[in-house]
Amino acid sequence: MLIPHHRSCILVLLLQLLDLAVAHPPRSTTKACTNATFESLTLPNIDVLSIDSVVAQTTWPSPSDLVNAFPSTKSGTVEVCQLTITYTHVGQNDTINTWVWLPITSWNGRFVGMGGSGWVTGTASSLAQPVFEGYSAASTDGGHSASASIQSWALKGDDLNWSLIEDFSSITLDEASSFGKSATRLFYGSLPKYSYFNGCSTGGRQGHMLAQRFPAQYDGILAGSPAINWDEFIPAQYWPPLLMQELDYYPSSCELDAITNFAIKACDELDGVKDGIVSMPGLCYFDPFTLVGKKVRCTNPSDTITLSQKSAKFAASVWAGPKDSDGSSLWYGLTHDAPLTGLGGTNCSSPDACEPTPFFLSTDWLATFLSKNPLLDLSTIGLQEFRQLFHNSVTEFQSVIGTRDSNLAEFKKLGNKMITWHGMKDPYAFYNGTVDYYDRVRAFDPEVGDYYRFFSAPGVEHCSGGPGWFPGDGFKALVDWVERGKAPDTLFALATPTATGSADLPTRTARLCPYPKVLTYIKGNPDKASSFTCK
Ligand SMILES: *[C@@H]1O[C@H](CO)[C@@H](O)[C@H](O)[C@H]1NC(C)=O
Ligand SMILES: *[C@@H]1O[C@H](CO)[C@@H](O)[C@H](O)[C@H]1NC(C)=O
Ligand SMILES: *[C@@H]1O[C@H](CO)[C@@H](O)[C@H](O)[C@H]1NC(C)=O
Ligand SMILES: *[C@@H]1O[C@H](CO)[C@@H](O)[C@H](O)[C@H]1NC(C)=O
Ligand SMILES: *[C@@H]1O[C@H](CO)[C@@H](O)[C@H](O)[C@H]1NC(C)=O
Ligand SMILES: [Ca+2]
Repeated sequence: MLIPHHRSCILVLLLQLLDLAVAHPPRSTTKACTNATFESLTLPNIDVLSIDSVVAQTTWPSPSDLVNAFPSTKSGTVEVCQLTITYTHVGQNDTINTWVWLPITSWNGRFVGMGGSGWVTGTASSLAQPVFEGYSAASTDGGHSASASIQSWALKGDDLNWSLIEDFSSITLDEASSFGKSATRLFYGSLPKYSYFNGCSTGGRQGHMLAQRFPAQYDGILAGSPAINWDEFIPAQYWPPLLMQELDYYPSSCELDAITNFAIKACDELDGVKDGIVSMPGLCYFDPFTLVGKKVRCTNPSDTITLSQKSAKFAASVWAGPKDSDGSSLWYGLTHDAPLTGLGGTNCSSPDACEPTPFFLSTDWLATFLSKNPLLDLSTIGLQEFRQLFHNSVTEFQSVIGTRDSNLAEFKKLGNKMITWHGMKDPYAFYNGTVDYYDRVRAFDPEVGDYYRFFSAPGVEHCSGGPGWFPGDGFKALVDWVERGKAPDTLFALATPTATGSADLPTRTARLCPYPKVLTYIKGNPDKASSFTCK
């Protein structure tokens, strides 16, 4: 999902000092960056429409390009061979643009595929950081432009354009990987010694899709805050605005933030440290009905609000997650410390005149994908229709984009490795969805830790942000695992110190624990990693 990057996280990335030179890079004889060098590029069942290569001076990317958090150690300008491969799947009339960037000097012998966010399959600009670090790199538009409206590609009249949906969900990820590696070989004279995938959110889903369906493509996959279980969690994102409508309750963000802050206050110390972070969400049973009658002072719009039965009902239901008509759970709720304003956002002209501003992925999904009507007025959808759409989502889309296959046997057999992490304060992609998936993989294969590890990041929001520990070293840990056989027992992470404000440098350290272990405070300075252990 497209969430603005947190300043401190960029600092975190800058602080990471990497030592990623392959000891003996493949002997390379770099070819000319011309169309002719790449003219043999093709894949089964596709028609290459054009191949365009240009030499470009690439400057260090702007922070807005850092969604995928590729660790950066360098800045300045590098000379890059930039390739755009435009192709179509025979008989489908789709048009896919795939970008491969090849550093002209100092290739480190490695290749990386870069993931996207939200509806964006990938971007060319995300390749700037990897080429700075010496990687050859690829990404793809997946058959639709990043700025295209959903209905312009997902629908064809009243029907879904399944070719383009499959392109986005899975197919083009495999192809971009193959093209990237082949172009690398044509340019440097040898295939990459190691191939990696790096993505967060939709990129995290893509990493899991590759491990599940194209397990041979990557030696290592870093898949942060993964948007897996898509067919379930995306409709579940509409639960908060639906509740507002059912309760006729449209709170301001100030009111919602107040509820979240009360919950954090109540549960903060259950993990042994008062630091504004709820590290053990399983211990938090905060009852929002204890808040009824409490007054909250708000500005913009300015008012004193009294928390009501409806406030409590709303919070309790968002934390519990959507329910089916028999009361059974459809999906997880948000953790208590996740901002309620992400999925439960409103726009207020005065304190009692607020409109819901539902999250774009959920409204696109319900209207365009499930109802095939982008103009559908979602305020006409009630509980019963919502439940029906939820079920339709699972039946129609689970096999296409669910990305929830727990059988990673082939990935394991090939010796490949995957690291995922998820912020426990995530306001968009329910943290417990990743717990759910990892539990299912563990049930399928108790040896999962040999090739796939999941690290919980307390207090971190979606891919970045929040007061918690951000694992900026994830990619380095993955490389160490793949190339040196050094499995990550913990994941080094940084947060802002407890005693100071969020504007400070993130110098608070922790070693995040592989699930099901939990980061547990022992004693001493809570800003120091040594004061915690994994239990
Ligand atoms: C390379 O191919 C592209 C796409 O066909 C074309 O636009 C471009 O002019 C070609 N470059 C050269 C130097 O011929
Ligand atoms: C194929 O795609 C092109 C370009 O997007 C479009 O102009 C044309 O109408 C399409 N043809 C069919 C049969 O859909
Ligand atoms: C899907 O979209 C492509 C690109 O716009 C179009 O050419 C093609 O005809 C569509 N396919 C179907 C089956 O609607
Ligand atoms: C969410 O996952 C955590 C494990 O990290 C667990 O303690 C908690 O009970 C789960 N919550 C739900 C609602 O499943
Ligand atoms: C909030 O509502 C106002 C007035 O209706 C509108 O002009 C504005 O665009 C809305 N802002 C958002 C973020 O929806
Ligand atoms: Ca705490």
